[in-house]
Amino acid sequence: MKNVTVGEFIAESQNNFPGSTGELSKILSSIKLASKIVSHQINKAGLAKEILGSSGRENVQGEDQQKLDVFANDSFINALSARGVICGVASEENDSFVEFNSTVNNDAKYVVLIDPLDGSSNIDVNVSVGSIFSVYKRITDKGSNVDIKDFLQPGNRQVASGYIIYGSSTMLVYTTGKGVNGFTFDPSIGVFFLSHPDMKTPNDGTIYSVNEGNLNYFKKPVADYIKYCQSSNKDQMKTAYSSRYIGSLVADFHRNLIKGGIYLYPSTGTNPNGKLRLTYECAPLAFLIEQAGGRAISENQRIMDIVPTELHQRVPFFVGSKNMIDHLEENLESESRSI
Ligand code: AHM
Ligand code: MG
Repeated sequence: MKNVTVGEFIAESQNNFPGSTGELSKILSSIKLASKIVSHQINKAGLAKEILGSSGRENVQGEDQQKLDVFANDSFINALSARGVICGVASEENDSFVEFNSTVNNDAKYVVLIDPLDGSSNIDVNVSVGSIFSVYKRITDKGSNVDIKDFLQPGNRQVASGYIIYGSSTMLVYTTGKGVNGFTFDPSIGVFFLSHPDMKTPNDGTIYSVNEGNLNYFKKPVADYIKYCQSSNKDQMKTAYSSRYIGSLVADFHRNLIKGGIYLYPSTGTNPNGKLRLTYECAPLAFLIEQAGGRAISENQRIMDIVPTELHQRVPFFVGSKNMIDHLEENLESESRSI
């Protein structure tokens, strides 16, 4: 098979969009560059002690910022601003969106939302982490100042989304709404090659991923579904599902995408809206899973249809294989009918 690089793939895909100006291609290429820089730094983490651990600062959500959170945030924002193809970026690590002020950036038609380093508390123990991104067309006019409403769009308006997983190898997985493709990084030559063309997730799976330490706080339909995952039934030829939870969203999502499974972050006692953020964690992964044939819902709605009201808004998040989400959704709906 011909070795296709991500650069070649992006250029070829652009031809499928007549009249394309190449701006989206440049955004993807900036993300590719930043991910190489971040990947390189993460791979050194055990050796270079000065990049491990806390930065001593907290983000707007009161979470401890790791030094690598700050490094990854700067790397993505710098790479994205340098090419003049977006007018602003919103990030998990910044209280508000960042506006790029140059004339060329003001004239750009896209905004990007990122979680620059998801699961960063796992870095100190050498466990996979990831970056997540989402691209929208701005609502405000080109040439004007970018506004919060450009960032608070429902996921169904995404132009592209994807993630980078820094695992046993580094991979970039993304969609522009025409299927999902995965690229694996060859560090010896610094290039991503197409390794997983047209990714599809199985309709059924036997993996459930959830922080079971919170089980006592889950609402009944979710707790019942987890009991179902754990149960076996000879007559229905069902054996118990396997529990797999890394605690790194991108890594849990990536495994389930390939093998089939369900990931759940429901509301809990301490987090009534769950923990995960709608705009730069849930919506981009929802776009990807739908493009791969799966589903993503909150307690009573498709994730892609939720209109965000705040940048760092949290939502209960359930994502994965179609039939598994259908089953959970039946539980949720029958509970709400009985109230
Ligand atoms: P982060 O964005 O601050 O890194 O937090 C998000 C992470 C996800 O990667 C992961 O799925 C989740 O938090 C784990 O939460 P918990 O430790 O409550 O299970
Ligand atoms: Mg995160």
